Amino acid sequence: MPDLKTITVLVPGRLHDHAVARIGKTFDLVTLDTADPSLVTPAMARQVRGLGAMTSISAAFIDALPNLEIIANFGVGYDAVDARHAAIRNVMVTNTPDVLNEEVADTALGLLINTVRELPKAEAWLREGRWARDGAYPLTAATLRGRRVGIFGMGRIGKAIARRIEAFGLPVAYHNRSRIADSPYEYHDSLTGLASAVDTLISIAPGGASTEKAVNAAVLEALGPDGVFISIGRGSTVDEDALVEALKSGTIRAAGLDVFASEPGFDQRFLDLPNACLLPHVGSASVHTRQAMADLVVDNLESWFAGKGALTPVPETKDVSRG
Ligand code: A2R
Repeated sequence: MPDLKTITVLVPGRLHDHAVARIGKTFDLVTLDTADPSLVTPAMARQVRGLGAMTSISAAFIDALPNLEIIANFGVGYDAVDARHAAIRNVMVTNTPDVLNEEVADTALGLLINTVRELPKAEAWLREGRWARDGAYPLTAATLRGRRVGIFGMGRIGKAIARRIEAFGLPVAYHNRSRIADSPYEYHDSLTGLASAVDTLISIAPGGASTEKAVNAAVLEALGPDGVFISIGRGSTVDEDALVEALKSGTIRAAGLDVFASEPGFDQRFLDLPNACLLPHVGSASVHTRQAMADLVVDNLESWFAGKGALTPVPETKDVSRG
């Protein structure tokens, strides 16, 4: 086993405390305020061989670190890391798949129920003393009963969501670029086709150019006036102007959003929409699951520098090898 203390791992920006502590214990840890190439000192450029990151990693930042071998990204979504450029530079990129599947799926179902059955508003009714003053909370116009659910992005998390939807007694259909051979769920080769076939659409597709604003005006129109849209993957998959308009005009009934196009900011117009149920990107945000993600970041670094390869390489860099 090589002496990992001789290997310098850089953490640019914020990272989960447990990951930082483990990196500091095992490796030579250096930190930077942000992943800005102009902040890289000559010593860092010489020494840094690994990154543990929860922030955007640009091609320029990768190029500023000529001895970089691996970028261990915190999160299953790695659209903020230029993985294609990393592959060209023979730099491994890892993410944190699977350990968050069930947590995100739980959150997706919670958000769906909150959106359809208005539970946050009903709780506010109780807290504001309106139950005694004004009577029972109004019956919800929407119900889960009789809904047909479409999943945009039937991958690891999508399948965990689908299992839960099935347990609720609702049919599931999906759209991916390619059909899953052994899937029990109905496949649609276009997102608009899926939206036309269902009244409840859950986006758990990854970010990036191929899904940019994929949930657009035509998709929302196809979802229809009883339509419910749930966004739990990446905000970039949604045309937010079209969504605001669809919620305002009644093109769809309601939306539940955990992710936004420009986090931690978000389009303030959503706040004025009573049919939008809003969360601050908490899909995987439990102590338990974030710790598991932090562990997988560091496990990847340790495995790589022990010469055993990356545990969870992203597809773009699966062929990258040391040296
Ligand atoms: O398209 P396929 O056959 O590669 O299926 C993937 C699908 N997908 C897409 N579907 C339609 N159009 C696209 N342009 C497109 N790009 C990808 O999304 C696959 O079934 C699914 C992603 O699944 P996984 O790679 O297993 O990701 P996981 O772990 O379920 O996480 C999904 C996303 C992350 O990327 C984060 O952004 C977020 O959840 O937390």
